Amino acid sequence: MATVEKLESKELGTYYEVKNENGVVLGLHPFGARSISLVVPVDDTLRDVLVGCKTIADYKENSYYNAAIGPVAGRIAGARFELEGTIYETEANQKGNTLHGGFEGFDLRDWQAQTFSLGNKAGVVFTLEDEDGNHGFPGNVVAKVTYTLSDDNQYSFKFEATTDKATLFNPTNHGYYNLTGTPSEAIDEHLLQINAKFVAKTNNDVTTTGEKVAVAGTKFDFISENKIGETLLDDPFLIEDDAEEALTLTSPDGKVALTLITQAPAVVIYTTGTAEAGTEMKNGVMANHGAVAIEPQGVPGTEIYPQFGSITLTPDEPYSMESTFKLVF
Ligand code: G6D
Repeated sequence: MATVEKLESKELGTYYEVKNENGVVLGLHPFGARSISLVVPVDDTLRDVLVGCKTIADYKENSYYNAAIGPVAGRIAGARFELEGTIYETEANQKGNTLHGGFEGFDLRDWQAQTFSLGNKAGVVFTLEDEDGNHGFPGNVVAKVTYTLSDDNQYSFKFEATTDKATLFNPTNHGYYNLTGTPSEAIDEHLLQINAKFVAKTNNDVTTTGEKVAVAGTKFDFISENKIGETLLDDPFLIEDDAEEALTLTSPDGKVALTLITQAPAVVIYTTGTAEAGTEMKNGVMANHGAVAIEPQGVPGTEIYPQFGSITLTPDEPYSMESTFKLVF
């Protein structure tokens, strides 16, 4: 029977742990509505496959780690967008663009927490009210992210939202993974398989161009399972419409695998590099290429490029997007 409990510690303050009947433990925190640990039993050890910080103070300095990202994940080019004839100016927090919601995105906000336990599942519902005009985004938005762990070893996050005025909404969970259990080991020997024949083309500042590029024969080609190797990624993979599973990440020893099923049309894959190397994380010092972020979401730039769909949230159509990782160990 999956259970959830509220805990306190000096390093983390108030946090939550969800445990299932197979020994999996999912740690969750209201600061940034983030997952802080995902521990699976492997042989006679416990392996935390989420790369994160030791303390809340560290998370404030490295706020994207495993956090809810929003209201718009990725970049809004030029820190402005047009919606229903009105131009909105958001915050240019990276190279003249708005990255991950601006200077105080969802990752830096304190969310309200409500635990739940239902049959073979348990978890926490985090809720945030984002006022009209906050950081340039229109609409009084009520956002929710529900984290769930089940007794059949499924870890999921579901984003929901309502607004009283048309706005943009394209959240994600910015989970950083290393299936060896420590970011001190590079992810190069991890195996990755992605059901995406195309990636969205990006500019040097990682904004999208509106075009898509076939992955065949390129560094993005993970249609067949492949080692990540030294490949550096920061790209939106366009998941095939008919794919039941978006991707599978497998540890070098083959003892742990995550398979992602998502309602999102894309998954941004970001591999850490020299910028993160040397950071003291909860389970080791980050190596160069020490983690891979898997971010299910709408394609960044969709507000400009309707060929990628829509990230407009309106009063008459609430938002709902669920992603589930099947844990195999
Ligand atoms: C870099 O471009 C990447 C982002 O996609 C990522 O989310 C961030 O680092 C952590 O800015």
